[in-house]
Amino acid sequence: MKLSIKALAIASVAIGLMGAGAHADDLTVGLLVKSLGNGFFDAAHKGADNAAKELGDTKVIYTGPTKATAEGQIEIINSLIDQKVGCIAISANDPDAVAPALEKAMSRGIKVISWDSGVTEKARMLHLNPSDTGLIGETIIKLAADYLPDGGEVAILSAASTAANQNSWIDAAKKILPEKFPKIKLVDVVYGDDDSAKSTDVAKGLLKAHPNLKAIIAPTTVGVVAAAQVVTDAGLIGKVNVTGLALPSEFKKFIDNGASQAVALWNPIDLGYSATMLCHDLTVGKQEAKPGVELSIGKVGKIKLDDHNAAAMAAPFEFNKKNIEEFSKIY
Ligand code: RAM
Repeated sequence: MKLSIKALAIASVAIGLMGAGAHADDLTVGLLVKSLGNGFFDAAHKGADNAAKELGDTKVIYTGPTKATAEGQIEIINSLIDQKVGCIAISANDPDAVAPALEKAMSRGIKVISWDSGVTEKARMLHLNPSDTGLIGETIIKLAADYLPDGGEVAILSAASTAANQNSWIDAAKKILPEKFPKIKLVDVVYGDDDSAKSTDVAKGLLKAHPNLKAIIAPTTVGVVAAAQVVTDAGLIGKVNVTGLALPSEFKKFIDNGASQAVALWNPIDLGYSATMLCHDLTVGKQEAKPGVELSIGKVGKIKLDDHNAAAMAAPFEFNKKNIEEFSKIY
């Protein structure tokens, strides 16, 4: 078979691109989570493995520190750089502290995206939000307000004080409160660091400091379980409603026992799947992250990047007595 000069030139350009991009036969995605042992991230891991299976050429390294700290994540980023992964997909404990390590990764040709909890814009190529930030902020307040027709005091139990995702939701919630929920009074915001023991302590502290508290809003799957257990153990079911963002599989018992009326979340399996798909496509050069572009994410669909190369997935979904049983079997 004789190849024309033109065909040979095209073939060599293609080989060249492949070399400069990634080893499409052994592409590794480092899925770096806030901390290990968190059911939310275990579900995202499942989604990442599903994506890898579908792609065929991709390997997932699921990793994270034992405690949700930036220091732990920085160490892991450096180790992923040494391992020469193709892409790092991070849910960060601190948007700024991890940035230099991520920038170093990018300078070595590693693609970097953030998902769930973002990092400063220059330290990643795109950010994948689970849902619209304003909508999440409004949802977490509405979940409490729906069961407080006369209004009253509520407090927020968050994750790490440096977590960009929770902080943006809390900011959005504070913004919407006076206008849409004038009878709801936010009296405190405390941080449990996505650690069960610490979240339990701060939940107890809230009950002590605010005897008229009507609801604890925990926009973290770890904090919400701890708060509901504290309210249950304190015999305050019916007096203090616990709500926020919860994994149905972990939280069903607190809807069943009445410590909570309703919670919300999005599909964490889809989130991990989407982060992995995007990482893969950036690494092999199949898709590019640029403001305004629409990116496809396999069977999950499409997202559109905004001016900051960020995009949001689906609206939060509410779980209550009627549907939590069904969803508790999925995530
Ligand atoms: C915890 C983590 C995670 C957040 C969920 C809702 O598992 O803080 O980042 O998205 O809660």
